[in-house]
Amino acid sequence: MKRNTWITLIIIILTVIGLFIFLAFVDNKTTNNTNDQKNNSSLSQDQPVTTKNQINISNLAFNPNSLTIKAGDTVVFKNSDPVAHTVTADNKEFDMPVNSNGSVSVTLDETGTVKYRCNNHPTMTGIVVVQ
Ligand SMILES: [Cu+2]
Repeated sequence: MKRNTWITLIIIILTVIGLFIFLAFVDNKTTNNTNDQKNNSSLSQDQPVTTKNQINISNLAFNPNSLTIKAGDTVVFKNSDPVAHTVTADNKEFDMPVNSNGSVSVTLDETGTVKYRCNNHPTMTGIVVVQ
């Protein structure tokens, strides 16, 4: 073979090897991105769970008025009203004042229905069902 033919052949071989390395690199990068997306989506799935057990207090009412949780879950009461309220269990299990724009939380470990009210406003009542 002529010298030019050898050089051309070597260039082709090097190009093919380079292409394989490039493709392997791109493929690896794509796989990593997919893993990142999986991790992100599992994170975003976890996040709503932590804010799920929230009861908003607004317009002199607990919203939702009835909430079902699992034993051991924490319920957060957020007061969006311009006045102070209390979150007081009928069975005296908890009695928490909650200021305007403040929040309080309680962890309920025992299954059953917990009735609660606001001491300042007799019409404000709600229940938490612990399963
Ligand atoms: Cu109140």
